[in-house]
Amino acid sequence: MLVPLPSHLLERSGHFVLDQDTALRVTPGTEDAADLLRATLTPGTGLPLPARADGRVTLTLDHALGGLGPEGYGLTVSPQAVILRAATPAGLRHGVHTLAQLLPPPALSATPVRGIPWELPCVEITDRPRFAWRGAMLDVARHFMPIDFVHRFVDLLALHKLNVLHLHLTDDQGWRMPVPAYPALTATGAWRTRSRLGRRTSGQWDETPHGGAYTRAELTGLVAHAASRGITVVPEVEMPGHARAAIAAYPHLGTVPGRELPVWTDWGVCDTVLGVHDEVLDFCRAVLTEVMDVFPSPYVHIGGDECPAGEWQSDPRARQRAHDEGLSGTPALRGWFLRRIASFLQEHGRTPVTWDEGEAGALPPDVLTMPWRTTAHARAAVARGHRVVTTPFRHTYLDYARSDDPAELLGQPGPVTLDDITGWDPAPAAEYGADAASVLGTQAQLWSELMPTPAHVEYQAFPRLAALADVAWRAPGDAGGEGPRSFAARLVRHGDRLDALGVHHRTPPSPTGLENAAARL
Ligand code: TNX
Repeated sequence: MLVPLPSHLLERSGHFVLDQDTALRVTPGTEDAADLLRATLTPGTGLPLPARADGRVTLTLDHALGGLGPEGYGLTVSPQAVILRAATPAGLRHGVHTLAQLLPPPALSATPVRGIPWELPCVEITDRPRFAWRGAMLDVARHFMPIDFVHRFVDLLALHKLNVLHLHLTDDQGWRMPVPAYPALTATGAWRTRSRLGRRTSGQWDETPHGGAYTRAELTGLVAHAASRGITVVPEVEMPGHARAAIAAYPHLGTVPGRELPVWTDWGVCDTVLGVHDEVLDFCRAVLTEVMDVFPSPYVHIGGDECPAGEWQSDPRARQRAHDEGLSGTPALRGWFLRRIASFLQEHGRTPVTWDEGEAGALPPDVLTMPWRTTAHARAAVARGHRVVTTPFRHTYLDYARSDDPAELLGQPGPVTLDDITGWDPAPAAEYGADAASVLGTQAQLWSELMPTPAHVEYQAFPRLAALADVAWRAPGDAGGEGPRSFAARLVRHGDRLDALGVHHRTPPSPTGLENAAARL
C-alpha cells in the first residue's frame, strides 16, 4: 500500500495507535524530522505530538544504518512503540513520509478529520532508494505558476520521496527570474501579449496577456522550503536556443543588430537564438552568477535543446566565430557555446547539466546530460562517458495525454500511460552492465504549454508522477507483480491520499478553451 514500494517490508499483526497523548522522543539531530512529522500529520489528525523524554515514538540518528546509503532508513512499528532510525536527516525524512502513509489517508488532510482511529499497522521496514536522482521538472516559463503552488508541489514531491525539483525558469515564451543587472528580463521578458491556444497547429489564440516573475526573496524562500523537505531545486536557464524572451528584453543578444522582437506567443521550436558574440557570453555568465547566488544546488541546468542554426548561418559574426574557432560549421556553435558556459560553471564548483539530443562529442563527459529523446539516446550518452538523468519522452513526459480517450485533457499527442511508466526500467542491467552507475536516476517532465493553471499541472502529474517515483525508488526488477504489491493495487489507497491532500487528479480540470475540439488539431 506504500508509494514508493519499500525495499524490505514485513507485515506483523497488531497496531500502534496515535492519540492525543502520544509523544515523540526526539533524540539529538532529529528535531527537523519531528517538525516535519508534525507539519505532515497535525493539520489532519489534530494530534499535537509533543516532544517528551518518555515518548513512545522514537526518532534517532543511528550511524549503524550507514550501510543503507545516504537516504536509507529503518522503521519498526510494534503495539507498544514506533522506532524510526536513519544514519542521515534525509533518511529520517523518508521514514516520516512512510509513517504518514501507514496511517489512514485522511491523516494527510489540511483540515482536522474527526472520528478516525489513527492506527499504524505493525511493520518492520528497511528501505533505501535505487537511484540518487528522483525528480520532477516543472516548466514555469510557458505558463507562470504562483509561488504558493510551487511550495505545495515541493511537499507533494517529498511525500513521494522524490528529491529534485528541476525548475525550468526561462524559455521563448517567458523569463521568470529577476537578475538585477538586467531588469528588462522580467520587466519585458516575463510578459507576452497572447498565447497559442492548445497545440501548435490549432490555428487559435487566447488573446489574454500572460506573464509573471518571482522575486529573489520568493526564490530563496522556495530553496529553503525545499531543503527542509530534502529537495534540491535545480535551476534551468535555457541557452543558446529557447531564449527568445531574453532577446525580446535585450535585442543586442540576438543575431541581428537592431532587430526588435516580442516575447514569443507560439509553441514549438523558435528560429530565434542567442548570438555568439562576446556580449552574449558575458550576459550568460552574469545571469548564471545570480542563479548560483540564489540556488545552492550542485547542479545548474543550461538547457541546450532544440537549437536551430539557421540564424547563425545568416549572421556574419557567427560565421566568423565558427571559422576562428576551427569549427566544422555554424551548427557546431551550439556545442561551442555550451562548452564555454559549462566550464564557467565548473570553475565555480557547479556541475553543468544539459538536455541531450545525441550529438557525439559536442560536450565534455563531465557534463551531466538529460537524454530526452529515447532510451537508446541515454545508453549512447553513457557510452560516450556522460553521467545521465534519463528522461525519454515516451516514459517521463507528463505533458503528453494520459490516454487516447477523447475526453482526456489535451496533451501533446502521446499518450504516456501509467503502464508506460510502471513497466519501465530506467537502467536495465542487461543493457547497461557495469555502466549502470552512470545513470543517476530519472525525473518527470511537466512542460506547461498545455497546462495554464496549477490544476492542470496536478492533473497531468498525478497519479503518473507517483508511478515514476515508484520506478525511481523501488529495488531493480521488483515491479510488485500482479498482487497487492503491484502499483495498480497500491494506487487505490494512494488515490485516497491524493484526495485527502486535495490533489486534482481524478477528473480533468473544468473545461477551458484548451479542451475545445478545434484546439486538438
Ligand atoms: C520538447 S524536451 C522540448 C520542450 C517542449 C516539449 C513538449 C525538450 C528538451 N524540449 O521545449 O516543451 O518538447 O513536450
